[in-house]
Amino acid sequence: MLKLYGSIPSPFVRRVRLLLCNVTHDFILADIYDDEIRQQVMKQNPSMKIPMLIDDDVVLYDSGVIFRYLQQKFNWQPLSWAQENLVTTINAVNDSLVTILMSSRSGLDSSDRSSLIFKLQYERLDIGFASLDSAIVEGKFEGWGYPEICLYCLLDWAVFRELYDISQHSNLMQFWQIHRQDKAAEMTDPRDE
Ligand SMILES: N[C@@H](CCC(=O)N[C@@H](CS)C(=O)NCC(=O)O)C(=O)O
Repeated sequence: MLKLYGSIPSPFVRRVRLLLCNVTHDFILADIYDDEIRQQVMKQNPSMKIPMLIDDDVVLYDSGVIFRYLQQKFNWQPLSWAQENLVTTINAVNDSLVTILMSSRSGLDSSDRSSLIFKLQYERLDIGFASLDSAIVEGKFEGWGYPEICLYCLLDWAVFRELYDISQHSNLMQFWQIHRQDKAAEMTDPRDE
């Protein structure tokens, strides 16, 4: 049986939960910021990040690697190079929002755009979100495959954590409003934790 380790709020873990919504698996709650969990579970995972997937003797970490493993195991459609770039953009934007959140939680003034670290993150958010918004208009996010799942998890997490005002991008806003009504999205909603 597949075993997925992760927390409910993590947008990266949620991607894998959505991928596995029709696949029998165990979901094991693992708060990566809990000292005991860090010592036990992460003995197998030197990246010290969730999600982590275990399939018998195979241990995998990083949502993108987990997707590729599941794609091969279940013979799902592989991503095109254009889709790989969309997912890379989503990952970069998501990582920037994590940096901003962690900085705020560490007592830093993450709204200070004059400091290099935050200037870089806000620049990436502006460019990245605008490019994802255009990609929707160009029909690059249709259906419900891995790129759409990653985009939805990013947008819903940004809204949930109040990290970015997605309403400035009408196509992203519409995409989020449509998919938040999906059954699988509702069942993995971090607000119900
Ligand atoms: N590239 C990784 C990113 C995963 C990630 O950043 N996970 C966060 C939780 S949302 C984490 O485990 N953070 C722990 C840390 O940074 O120490 C992936 O796609 O799985």
